Amino acid sequence: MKKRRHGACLGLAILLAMLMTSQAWAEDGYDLWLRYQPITDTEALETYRDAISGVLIESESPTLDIAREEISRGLNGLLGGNVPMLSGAPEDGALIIGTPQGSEMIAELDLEGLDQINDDGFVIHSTSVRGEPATVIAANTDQGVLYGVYHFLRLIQTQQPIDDLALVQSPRIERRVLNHWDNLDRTVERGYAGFSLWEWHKLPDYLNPRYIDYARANASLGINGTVLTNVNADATVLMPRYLDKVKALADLFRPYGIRVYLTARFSAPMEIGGLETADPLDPDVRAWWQSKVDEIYERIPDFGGFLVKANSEGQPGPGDYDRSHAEGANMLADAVAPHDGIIMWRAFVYSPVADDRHKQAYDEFVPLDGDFHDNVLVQVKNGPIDFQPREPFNPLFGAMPSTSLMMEFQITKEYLGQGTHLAYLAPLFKEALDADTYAQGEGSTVAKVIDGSLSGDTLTAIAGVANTGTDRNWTGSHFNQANWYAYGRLAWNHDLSAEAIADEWVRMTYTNDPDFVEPVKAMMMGSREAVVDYMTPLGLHHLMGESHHYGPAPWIADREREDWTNVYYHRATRDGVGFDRTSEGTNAVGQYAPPVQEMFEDVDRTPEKYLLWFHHVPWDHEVSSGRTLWDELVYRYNRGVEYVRDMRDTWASLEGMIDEQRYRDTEAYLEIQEKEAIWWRDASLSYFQTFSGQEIPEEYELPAHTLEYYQSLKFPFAPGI
Ligand code: BDP
Repeated sequence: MKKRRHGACLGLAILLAMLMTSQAWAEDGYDLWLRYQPITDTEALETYRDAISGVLIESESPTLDIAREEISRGLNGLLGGNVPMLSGAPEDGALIIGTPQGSEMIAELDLEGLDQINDDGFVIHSTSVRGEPATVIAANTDQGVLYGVYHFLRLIQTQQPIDDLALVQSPRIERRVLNHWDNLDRTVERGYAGFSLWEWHKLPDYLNPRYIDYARANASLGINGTVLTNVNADATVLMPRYLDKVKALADLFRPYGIRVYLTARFSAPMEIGGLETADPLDPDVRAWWQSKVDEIYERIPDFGGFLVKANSEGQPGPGDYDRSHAEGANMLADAVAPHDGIIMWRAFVYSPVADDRHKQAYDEFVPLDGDFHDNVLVQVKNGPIDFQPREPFNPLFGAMPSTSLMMEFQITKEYLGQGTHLAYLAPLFKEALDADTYAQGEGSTVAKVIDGSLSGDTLTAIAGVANTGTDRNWTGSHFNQANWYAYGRLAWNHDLSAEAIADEWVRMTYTNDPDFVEPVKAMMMGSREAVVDYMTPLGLHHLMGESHHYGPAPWIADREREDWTNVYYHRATRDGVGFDRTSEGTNAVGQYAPPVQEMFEDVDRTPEKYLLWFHHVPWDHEVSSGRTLWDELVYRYNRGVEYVRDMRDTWASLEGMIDEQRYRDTEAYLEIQEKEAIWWRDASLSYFQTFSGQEIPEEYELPAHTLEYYQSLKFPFAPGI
């Protein structure tokens, strides 16, 4: 096979320049996983340079122009320049990109797999075009082409072979959405990365270039929707002046395949419409929403629809008029239906009257199964309480076969160390997606519920509560970027393993050097479990500080609502600890399909990670390690702290392998994490000790302070509220 050869001198000069600068790059994390830094492994570099002689994209469109720009930027960065854009006949080693409709060359090929992929899918084949060896990235839409381009770049970024490709990919879930809990004043609820990216005051006239980088990052993962505003919604965003601003963002994001959605405040007809009611069955209310929706679509023809938090934590909703969630959702669904819009109606509801908050969403929503209109998705958090470090899967999954259910994950780590702690969330996401609901027999995983394969749903979606903000590195900490990345990759393909995703991310974000990749991956893989250990081991949950949710506070009691206390969740007494959710207790286990129910009902069969979620267990109960429950708690709290210490050691051993700034930032954050892990351990054990009445075994460190000290700590300015 004929291969193009670069002038030896030029190649040498480039290599030399790269070697000289490789340690000197100043990096601050802004470029995320799209750094496209020159490949430093000379052999790999030569192989790629030989394989790609230039890029041929035959047609133009806003999306293809982005594909062209990105592939050129990516390849020129990675391969150290000199990757020409070709036109006319293909040459040996050309990378040919497009759709059969836009490219005669691609149409001629009759490529395998094109008939199997959906609108967002793509194929990448090593083949020959008009007699010349070539690589082809093709799709049925320009959007699919763009996704293929990002995938191809990822292969090179992670140093995969590209000489024998036969890839056929389609996303499993149709709507892959970020939920921004961003307020119009630019504060971000549960945001730990600065202010909101949306500069409402300057929109629509000033378009911060950062919007484009946001869109690139999402498109590179296949994220195709963004809800711009907080679920605790402000009706102001629905006013014409704001809709013009929303339109400006929608216009920017469109060619990246990203649709814009908004949150709808249920009482908007009263607040900005001058009506006396927001009753979903009132004709004036319905007419108001219809004309509001028409007004939006006039500006934004591909507007995605609304996300709604109703009758939850004080938000208005149909319940204020004795109407059901279905009646509320359907009213909005009818308004957006003529424009092909959708409604994402949240199932995150709980009120002080329920005997067990775990049960409430199920109790309210399951009776409505079948009542929601076709363009409604019920958006369900992964667990039944609230994004805790660990929860069993939400029993709604599998329990509403006639309703489209979508997943809501939280990427921002409100309950997992917020801005600073290193906690890689892919294992948490996978645990939820892979959980078996047994709804239709064994193998009825949560993933199959939300990707529609279990009940044939055609409208499918997944949401992640975003962790982005104005911080230079976007997500507050460099390692928080991995959670945005992992969410996007799993939204595209939930079969990917957490480890494979970590591998990609580390290589793209830092380096392909295995001496760095392997230890960092290992560190990431156990990091979420470590948080569980030092915050809420063995199924404990909801022990965090009040309102800001920062730090430990298992002692919170006596609030106006029992379910806003922490003692409600752990139920520690002299006899034992844990929430009895078996048939003898609140019978939350009854909400799961029989095989799951039977497992959770039985203290000996309940996986230990959920032990105290479902059972109230005596302090001297023997667990599988042979330790008593108390000793096991002490052991696990300490194991969590030790893991963080190990992460610090690992990180210290990697000094000099990556750029200085990102190295130092993480070094400092790990130090914070160790301090806070110790704090969680010591405060929690000091508190639970008042019930167990037992000592901390000798081999462990003792708390440095008294329980009163931990209880006296206040954090009035903790971020994220
Ligand atoms: C809780 C957050 C709160 C959100 C709520 C929700 O603390 O800020 O508004 O979830 O999801 O976890 O609506």
